[in-house]
Amino acid sequence: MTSDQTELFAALSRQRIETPSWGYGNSGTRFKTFAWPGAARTIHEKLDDAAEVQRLTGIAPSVALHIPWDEVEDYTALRRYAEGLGLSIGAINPNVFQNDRYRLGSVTSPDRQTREQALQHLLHCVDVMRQTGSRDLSLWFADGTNYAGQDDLRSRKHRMREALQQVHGALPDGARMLVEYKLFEPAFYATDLFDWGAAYAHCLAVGEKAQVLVDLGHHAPGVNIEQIVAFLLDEGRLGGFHFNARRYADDDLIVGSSNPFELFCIYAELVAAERSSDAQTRAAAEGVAYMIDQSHNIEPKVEAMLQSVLNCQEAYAKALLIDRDLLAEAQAAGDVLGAHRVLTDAFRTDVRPLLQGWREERGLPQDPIRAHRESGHQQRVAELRGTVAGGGGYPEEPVPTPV
Ligand code: LRH
Ligand code: MN
Ligand code: MN
Repeated sequence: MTSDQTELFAALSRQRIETPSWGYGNSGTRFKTFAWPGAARTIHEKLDDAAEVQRLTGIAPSVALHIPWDEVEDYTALRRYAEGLGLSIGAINPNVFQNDRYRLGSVTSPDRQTREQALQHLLHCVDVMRQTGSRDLSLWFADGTNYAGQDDLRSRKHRMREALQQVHGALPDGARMLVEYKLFEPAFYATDLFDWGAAYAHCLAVGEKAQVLVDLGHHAPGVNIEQIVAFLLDEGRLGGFHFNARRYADDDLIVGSSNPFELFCIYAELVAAERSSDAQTRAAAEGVAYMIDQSHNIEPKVEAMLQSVLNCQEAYAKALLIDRDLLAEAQAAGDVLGAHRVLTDAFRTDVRPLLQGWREERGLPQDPIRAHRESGHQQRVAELRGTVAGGGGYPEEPVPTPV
């Protein structure tokens, strides 16, 4: 093996993609939720499926929880269960959007008691982090307004700031809060955390443990996400990703399925930061949490997750192949299309043989999807769990988990 290939393989072995518990259960749109045979019904079954994804890919060893969808009485037991499967508990995602009280918002509600209830839930999630050994609290708020004049926009900003400050103050050492923004939905007039700039401003104000989370599905069409990534990385405030793809508004399609070049360009920025001569930039890149945020409505759940992880792996492998010296030369010479070509040459490379070689070396199946299809996992879980509506990704009511 050449030293280039050794380096490439080492980088591929360091790659990590976190999968979300909610991607393993049934989910749907407001029109219909289709029940998938064997879809995971409980957090334990979701972890079992995540272990299958890790077994076949080798790069997905952690699972994000959504509370209270995944609420259990004993989180240390849950942590042990995950560890027994070779997994760890990843980001904790509080849910401050599925309660009747939150009609006018959670932490930005005009009602003090509602704000207090939301804050208590966020603090409960910080406690869950302690018990599960999780590093990251992923914060997304459905808060916003539907009509001009409905509420005072600056007051809502102040309420958001106050809540973020309180949560920041409660975080243990080494923990972080990842502040996620979204252009719209469910609010349609104004969303309180509407873009990366708003999230960034709050993060700067509340402290070092606050970082911005970029969900690929949360931007207006045409927004250059890789530029946001480059900017935040350079400022040391890129906390992580929620990977997915979207065509119109929602954000639950398989990452890289409709936007492979965008995904590649995002990884290109991350690889550039990983290889930066500046130690701070390298540290910023190392801290990034790569998480999938998808709910699979009509797809087989485990296979969809495998495909998602593999799409990220391909994008990363291609980004690793970019000839950085040639790129720098073309950029310095003002060679517009020459520089672009360096990038597209890497993007057009078929990295599947390279990845097969890497898998072979790691004792992983060369084609994880085929291995999954041949493993009988789907048939086994279908028999064991049956075909049960609900109990999945976006349950209307919190699903009690049998312990
Ligand atoms: C909101 C969101 C957020 C939630 C998840 C289920 O659209 O991206 O991250 O927690 O979906
Ligand atoms: Mn998200
Ligand atoms: Mn989303």
